[in-house]
Amino acid sequence: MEKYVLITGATSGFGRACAEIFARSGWNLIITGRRLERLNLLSGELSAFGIQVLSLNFDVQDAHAVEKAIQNIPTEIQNNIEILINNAGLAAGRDAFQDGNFSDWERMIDTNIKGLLYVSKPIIKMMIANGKGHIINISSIAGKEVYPAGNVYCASKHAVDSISKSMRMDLVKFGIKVTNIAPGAAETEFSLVRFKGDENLAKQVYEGYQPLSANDIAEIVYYTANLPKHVCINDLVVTPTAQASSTIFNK
Ligand code: NDP
Ligand code: 8X3
Repeated sequence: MEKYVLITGATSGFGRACAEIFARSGWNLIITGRRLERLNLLSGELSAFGIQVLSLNFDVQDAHAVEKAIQNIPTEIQNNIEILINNAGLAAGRDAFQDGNFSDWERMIDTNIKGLLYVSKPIIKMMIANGKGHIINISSIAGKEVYPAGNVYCASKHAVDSISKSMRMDLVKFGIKVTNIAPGAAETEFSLVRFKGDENLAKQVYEGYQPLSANDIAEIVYYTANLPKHVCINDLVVTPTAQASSTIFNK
């Protein structure tokens, strides 16, 4: 099987779980992330499934680095990229708007919105040339509603939600699918990153109920990616059973 799936942010959480599930099923992989050591380790682990793994080490915020890395993908692989999972992303801080800081806001906008755009454009061009493709954007429940002190993170995920809708309109004539997945609370490194390494604050997010796991989301991503050619899941909100909205939990 020649087909490749490109996963941004494969060094942790959803991205890593997606990489494993696709590898187990025989898909070749292009995995990306900033943490080179983790990428290398993961690449070795995934190769054990007998698949091809190409690691690309770049920061999605850096347009030039993204362009260079994607241009350097060997042509025979470019011709076989069937799925792009736009997963790399983060929240930085959880401050009321009036207390927020520009560097957190810029990091979220540059990663969650601009990074997704930088990766998507060249890959979509390849998919159009290949005559097929599927973009899976990892948005969030924060892209469907807002919550106190969620301000810029919520805005960035609302942008992903809108970009998914408009990509679908622009790409329908090429037979390219676009799926927007909006998870609720999932226990990954997400909260540790959001709270800048504060393990206690991160742990509190998942206390008193069973959150989603990275694997729960990976299985859903895999399901959406393996439907018949004429079937496309456009938009999916997935929460733990104990979560009814961004702020309402059964704890
Ligand atoms: P993790 O922190 O576990 O994983 C985030 C991944 O994104 C890492 O692999 C990280 O890799 C990568 N990443 C972050 N910033 C950059 C960057 N600038 N350039 C390249 N890669 C980057 O979190 P999750 O798995 O939970 O998050 C994945 C996605 O899911 C994010 O978009 C997040 O917003 C979204 N999400 C998460 C939810 C949750 O509750 N966990 C719920 C809803 C959506 P590295 O650090 O090596 O670069
Ligand atoms: C992550 C989920 O509710 O913390 O996107 O914003 S939430």
